[in-house]
Amino acid sequence: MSPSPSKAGQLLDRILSLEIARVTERAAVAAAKLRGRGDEKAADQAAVDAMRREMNKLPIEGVVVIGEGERDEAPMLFIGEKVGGAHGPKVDIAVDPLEGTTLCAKNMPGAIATMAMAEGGTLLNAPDVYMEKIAIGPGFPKGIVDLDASPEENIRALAKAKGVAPQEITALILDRPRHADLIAAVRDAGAAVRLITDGDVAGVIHTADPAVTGIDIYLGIGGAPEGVLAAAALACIGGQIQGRLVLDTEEKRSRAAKMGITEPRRKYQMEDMVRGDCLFAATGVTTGSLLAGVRFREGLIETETVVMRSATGTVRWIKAEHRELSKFHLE
Ligand code: VTB
Repeated sequence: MSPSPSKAGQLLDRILSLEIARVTERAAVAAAKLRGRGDEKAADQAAVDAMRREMNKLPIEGVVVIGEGERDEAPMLFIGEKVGGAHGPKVDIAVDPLEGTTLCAKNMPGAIATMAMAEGGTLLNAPDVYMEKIAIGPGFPKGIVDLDASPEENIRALAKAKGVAPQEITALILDRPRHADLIAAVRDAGAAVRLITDGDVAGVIHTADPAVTGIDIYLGIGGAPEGVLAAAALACIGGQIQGRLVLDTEEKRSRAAKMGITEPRRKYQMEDMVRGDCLFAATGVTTGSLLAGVRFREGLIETETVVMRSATGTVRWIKAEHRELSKFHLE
């Protein structure tokens, strides 16, 4: 008996949840070969090439909606590029083959290779601009924090909902001069701040498990592509994220308009950024608090990957030992 279309879809979805790990593993290993070389571009390019090669083996009709750049720049994995071996479900793809290029180039903690896959037409097509973001983990009433509330209001509301004093709350923020006022306001509200130099996809994911990570809320301005990837992760594991594109020039507004964004100041909820079922995967490049980095051993490469699936909320941690090293094309 042949499976019904929905069952077939689910089956494929389950198969893809392993296949997606292969894609981020390949990208992570390629980038890891160039850890600590001070060459961000080379590490990023290696991750892009490896990710693209592997993605084109997937049984999907994919289109990159969050990618390495816009079509006229003609990079690989550009926005609008078709990927996959065709003859499969139509899916939207978001990639950040090396999230934290600087972390990788400096061999600092927290670089990852990451991507998300969702039903065709369901991921926000965001240009590569900044995005204001706020995110918290699961278990809170919807809307208790809001992009349009002040940092003080958000910290107080979150503390109240958690049943703790603001002093028990820790906010994660990218360490940038643009965040000086935000950091001061969060501290004035009584909360602690943890600063990161890069890597806010993992940063947002940290809010999902405050008991382990010590992070209750993510605040600040980072990349829009990273915002959509983080929204995909939270759509799987629960939590809330809001984002607003920073379209502060005519040029950016017109780029966004070409992608169908007609309301430049729109506040996106998680459900606006990821409107259907999705898969999210990340593999560690350098060891960080989310994932262990790639380890090169004699005749063996070890990777650690997390794969999340929104349909079921399942989170898989995949520690892999790779023995057939030719698949990494490292020579
Ligand atoms: C942001 C953040 C990323 O780069 O995009 C940041 O979302 C870029 O911000 O996680 P700056 O222009 O201030 O550097 C990352 O940190 C990854 O590189």
